[in-house]
Amino acid sequence: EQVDGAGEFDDITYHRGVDVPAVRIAFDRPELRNAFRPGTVDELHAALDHARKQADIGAVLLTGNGPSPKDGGWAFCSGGDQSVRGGSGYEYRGEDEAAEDESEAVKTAKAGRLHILEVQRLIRFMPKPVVAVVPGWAVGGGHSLHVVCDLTLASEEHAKFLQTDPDVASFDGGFGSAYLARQIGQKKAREVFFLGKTYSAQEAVDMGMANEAVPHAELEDIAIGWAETMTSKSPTAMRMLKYAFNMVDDGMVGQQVFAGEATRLGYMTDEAKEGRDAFLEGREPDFSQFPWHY
Ligand code: 1HA
Repeated sequence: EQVDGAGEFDDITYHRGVDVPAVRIAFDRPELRNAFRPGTVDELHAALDHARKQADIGAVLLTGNGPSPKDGGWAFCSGGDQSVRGGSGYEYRGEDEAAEDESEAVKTAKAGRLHILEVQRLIRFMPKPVVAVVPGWAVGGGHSLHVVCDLTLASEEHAKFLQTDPDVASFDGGFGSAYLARQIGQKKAREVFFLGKTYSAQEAVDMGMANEAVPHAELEDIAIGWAETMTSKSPTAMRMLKYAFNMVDDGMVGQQVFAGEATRLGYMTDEAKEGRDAFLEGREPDFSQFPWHY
C-alpha cells in the first residue's frame, strides 16, 4: 500500500507491507539507472525518517524500481546524477517544487549539497534493519548505500556492483570505503575503488559484501520473507544487536547510541522509578531494596 502522510514523492516510491510490518522504499528513476539528484535524496531521507518513527514498522527494504523503459536495464542506484553536477556540487534544477518557494538564503544554503551522507547515517542509526534489495547496478554512491545497509540481497542475473567514485573525481571516504573494508578486507576494498572492476551478485556474496544472490524473479518475495523473519523477532533484541554490531566501528557516537538504548531499558526498572519518585517526593532515594546483581 502506498504510504499516506509521509509526503509527496516524485523520485522515489514508498509502500507499506500489507501482511508484513515493513516498508519498501525504491528509487524511481529507472531511465537513469536510478541516479539520485538532491531532491531524490531529500525524499529518501523523509521516507526513511518516516519509517524510523513508525512503532509498528520493524524493517525497511531499500531498492530500485525497474526495468528502464528505455533499454530494459535494472538498477538499485547509480549514485549522484552527473547531469546536475555543477561547479560546486549537485544542484537543484527545478525538480524540487518546494525549493521554488524557498528564500534565496535557503536555496543558497542547500545549493551544491547532496544530503546522501545524512541518509547513510539515518540507515546506520535507525533502530531497525535496512535491507538493500539490489535488482541491478549498484554504483558509486549507490554502491556505498548498499554497503551501509544491514543486509544486501542481490539479483543473481542482473545485480552488478561497481565503484566509479574516482572516475568522476568523487570519494566516499566514510562508510562507502572504510566500512566496506571491514566487510571485505583492505586489499579487496582498495581493489573495488582503485581498479573499478564490476562484480556479479555471486562475487559480491563470496567477497562478503552481499548476503545472498537469488533468482531475479524471486528477489522481492525473498526480501519480504527476510522482513517477515526479522520483524517476528524481539524489537528490543534486534535494536540492541544492530547497535552492538555498529558500536565497535562508530567510536563514541556508537557508544552513545548503544548507551541511549541501555538508558531507556534502565528507565523501565523499579530502581529508576525509585530515583524519580524520591526526587518528586522531596526525600532521599532508598536503593537498599535493590540487589547488586552479579
Ligand atoms: O561518491 C559520491 C559521494 C561521496 C561522498 C559524498 C557524496 C557523494 C555523492 C555522490 C557520489 C557518487 O555517486 S559519485 C559516482 C556517480 N555515479 C557514477 O559515476 C555512475 C555513472 N554511471 C555509469 O557508470 C553507468 O551508467 C552504469 C554502470 C551505472 C550503467 O551502465 P549501462 O548499463 O551501460 O547504462 P548506461 O547507458 O551508461 O546508462 C543508462 C542511462 O542512465 C544513460 O542515459 P541515456 O544515455 O540513456 O540518456 C546514462 O547517462 C544514465 N545514467 C546512468 N548513471 C547515471 C546516469 N545519469 C546521470 N548520473 C548517473 N550517475
